[in-house]
Amino acid sequence: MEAISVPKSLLKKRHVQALFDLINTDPDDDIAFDEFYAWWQYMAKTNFYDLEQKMSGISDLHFFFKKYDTDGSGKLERNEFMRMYNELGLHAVPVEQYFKILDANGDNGISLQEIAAIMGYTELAE
Ligand SMILES: [Ca+2]
Ligand SMILES: [Ca+2]
Repeated sequence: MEAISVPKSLLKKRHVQALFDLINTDPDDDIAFDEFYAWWQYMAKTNFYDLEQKMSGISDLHFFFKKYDTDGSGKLERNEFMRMYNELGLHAVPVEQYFKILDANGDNGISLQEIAAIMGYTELAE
């Protein structure tokens, strides 16, 4: 039986931070059991090598998310998303339409998990 080892690239500090924030759905808290459990369920459907493939994308997403979440709320509110939309030139889709697609739970803020789920980096909890 082949030993399971975590690929070294997943151990880079910025990658671990990105994963931590992806698992931690409440940015003001530590990772709670339910958050870890939900992520672990997701990992059961994928594996560490798929995660490694996605890691630089997750890390880049995390970087941009932190950059534009200027009030540190853990969500991109409309004004923050508008800035990202303009600076990254995402104009192929009208901003409001984009916002509504990304804001899966309709709480008027786009979470890291909501963007990550659209990009296939995680799944949203039921
Ligand atoms: Ca914010
Ligand atoms: Ca939301």
